[in-house]
Amino acid sequence: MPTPPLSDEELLRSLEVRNRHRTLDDAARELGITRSTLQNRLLRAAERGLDGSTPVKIPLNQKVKGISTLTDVAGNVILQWTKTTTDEKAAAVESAIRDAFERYRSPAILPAPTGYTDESLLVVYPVVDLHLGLFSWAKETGEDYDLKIAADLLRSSVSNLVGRAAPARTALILDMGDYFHTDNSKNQTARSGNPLDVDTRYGKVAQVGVELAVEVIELALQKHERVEYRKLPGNHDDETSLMLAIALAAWFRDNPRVSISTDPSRFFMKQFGLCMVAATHGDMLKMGDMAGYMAAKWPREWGETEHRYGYTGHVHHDRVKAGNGVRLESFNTLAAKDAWHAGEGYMSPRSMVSITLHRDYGEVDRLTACLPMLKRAA
Ligand SMILES: [Mn+2]
Repeated sequence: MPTPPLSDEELLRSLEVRNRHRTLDDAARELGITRSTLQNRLLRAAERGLDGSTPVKIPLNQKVKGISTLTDVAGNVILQWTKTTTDEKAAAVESAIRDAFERYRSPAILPAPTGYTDESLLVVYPVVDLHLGLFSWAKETGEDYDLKIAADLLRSSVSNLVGRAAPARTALILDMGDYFHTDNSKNQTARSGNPLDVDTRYGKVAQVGVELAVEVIELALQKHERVEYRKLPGNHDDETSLMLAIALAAWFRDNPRVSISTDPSRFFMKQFGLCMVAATHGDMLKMGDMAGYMAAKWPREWGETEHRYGYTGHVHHDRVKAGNGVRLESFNTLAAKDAWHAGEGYMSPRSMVSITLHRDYGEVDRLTACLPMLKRAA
């Protein structure tokens, strides 16, 4: 139980006794308290201005350490200094408040782009195997990679691509899986239990991941009138994927320009005019089986379209395979390799692309943000 603060009366009595004695010790003895308790009471009295002095305004993060008084021979106060020191507790509270507000983002809805947007175009931004929370040590793997580096890379890639992309009315941000490196604090792959090289705690990665996805969507909103977002699960983030989508759906629920899919399945499909875009992470259904799957699963859209695309991630490098009525491809990633993959000798350029589809003509342009370019701009 904290002791209640002393009343003004009690402090005034301490002052009065102090003034009748030559020394602090004598005054303390009469009051039946210790010398330091008396000193403390005199400080409190000075703070409240009870000693006749003007109360000194003490800044929030400071506390009174002592008072020096200069008196004349008659005992009149000529000058008084209030000495303060940093109040660690108050300073900690102040910095916690600052931190909390630093994370605060305005819920204001971004204004729609004022320029012309083309409803015959769709820009797809595939976010492929970012592996947020992967730790890679340059001495071991050739490239440093951690939570901050990964977040900075995605942010700068998306901002670069959005800046250069065609002014399509609709943007599709398609997360192809393994956005997160780990799915929990066990730091192992779910299926094989292989140990994972991780940077920092799962909870922190999850928090950064949500905020980063919000930023990516807001970047796209600067150019495109509508943004659709889909998070596909990968083999590193089976469970966390859906939680991310649910968090984003809550975040943007009042924004009519954003639509977040909370579909928990491992497959994505969107028809856009004569285009059909399907996607899956690629760890379970292999690229080679995708054409048949698309025709069997979505026969109506298959029949109504002429330009069909099957996108996959997982392998961290780009491949294209056209045939059976679909252009299938996998993508490079922005992520560095972990120690195991570096040891296996995997090499591939690191980049992110945006793809523009025309509702009648299919893919009409593609832009690349590659690592050397991003590093130079940073
Ligand atoms: Mn994967």
